[in-house]
Amino acid sequence: MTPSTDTASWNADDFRFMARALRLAEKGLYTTDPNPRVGCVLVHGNQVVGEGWHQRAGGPHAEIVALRNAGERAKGATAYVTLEPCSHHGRTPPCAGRLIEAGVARVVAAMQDPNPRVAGKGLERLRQAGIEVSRGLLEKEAERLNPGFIKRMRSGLPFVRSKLAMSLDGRTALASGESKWITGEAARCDVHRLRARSSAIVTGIGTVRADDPFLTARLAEATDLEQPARVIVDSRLQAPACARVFRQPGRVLVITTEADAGARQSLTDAGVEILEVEADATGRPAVSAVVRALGRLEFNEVLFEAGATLNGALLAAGVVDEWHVYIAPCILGDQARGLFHLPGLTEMADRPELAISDVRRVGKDMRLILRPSA
Ligand code: AOF
Ligand code: ZN
Repeated sequence: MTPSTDTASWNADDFRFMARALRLAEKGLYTTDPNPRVGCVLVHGNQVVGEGWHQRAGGPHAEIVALRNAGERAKGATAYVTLEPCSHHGRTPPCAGRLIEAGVARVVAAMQDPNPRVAGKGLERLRQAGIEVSRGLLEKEAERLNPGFIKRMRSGLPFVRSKLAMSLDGRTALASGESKWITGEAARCDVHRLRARSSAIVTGIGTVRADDPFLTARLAEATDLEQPARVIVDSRLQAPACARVFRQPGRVLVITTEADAGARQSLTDAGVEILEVEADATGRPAVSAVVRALGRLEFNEVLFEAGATLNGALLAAGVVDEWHVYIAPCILGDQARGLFHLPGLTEMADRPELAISDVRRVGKDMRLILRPSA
């Protein structure tokens, strides 16, 4: 079923055109949810005759946009696609059939579609129609476009990031709870990009009460973005209905262990969706259950922006794929608050360890990206 990877057959032009398809796919970074970001380039006689990218779920797939763009010139062309063309009827008809009808001679796919409804069947169908097919060109780069879609298709779970901002001495807030503006403008802008590409931004009731955040994505460079859903983890439904998170456009959810209908009413009246999940030993929503619930909602990438309690639980449960830590070169002192509440940690041997995957300077601050250590 799975066609082989044949690296030997790719030349410099193949790499160049696939790189272009990847750049096109990236244009859908903030808009394709819950679908993947996909780009397609059609080339005939070394000339680009059509190109396209997937913009919105329900809209045409990248291949269809490129075929429309190419018209008759698609006949005999090579299609470079960042994801295997689909073979199923979803919100739109199968692209593999459309590529065959258009008379495309060769298809190069960067990666197989992890969607079980496709999973190799698209390439197989093309191959059976006599089209020359290869897969695996710039595969790692293609995978990087869609970490959430890929993880959700394979496991039902979203790709989870948690963003933290701390002082040089590892503190997030003064003992009073005051925490605003530790990091500078460039770091905040970076976070808005992270928010914008996420399906949901998740925080805890403590942060809602302390900071009354908006949790919206505000990006000058992307005016057409879908606002990510805002999700509040609130065990006992203490969030006031007048909180700012509830009053922004877009979807808002509260995840709770509280079943009391009366307690729910003022939130549902304010248009908030309520999800009940199982409790952990402390009586709070179990973070693994929270993450599973976010996957069921078809969220691909979720971003936690939470305080020490929720981050401690996330760390202990091992459910975070990427920690984004911003370090501001200021000092808050040893009376200030730390990043993680980890009451059970008493032995050095039990300390959680992470692996650094990226370090860079963002404006006046530094950013670390960390992953679970293998
Ligand atoms: C996309 N864009 O460019 C490609 C996709 O519900 P549908 O019809 O939009 O189908 C979505 C599925 O189609 C998606 O999960 C993925 O498996 C496949 N390919 N999807 O949204 C595209 N090529
Ligand atoms: Zn398709």
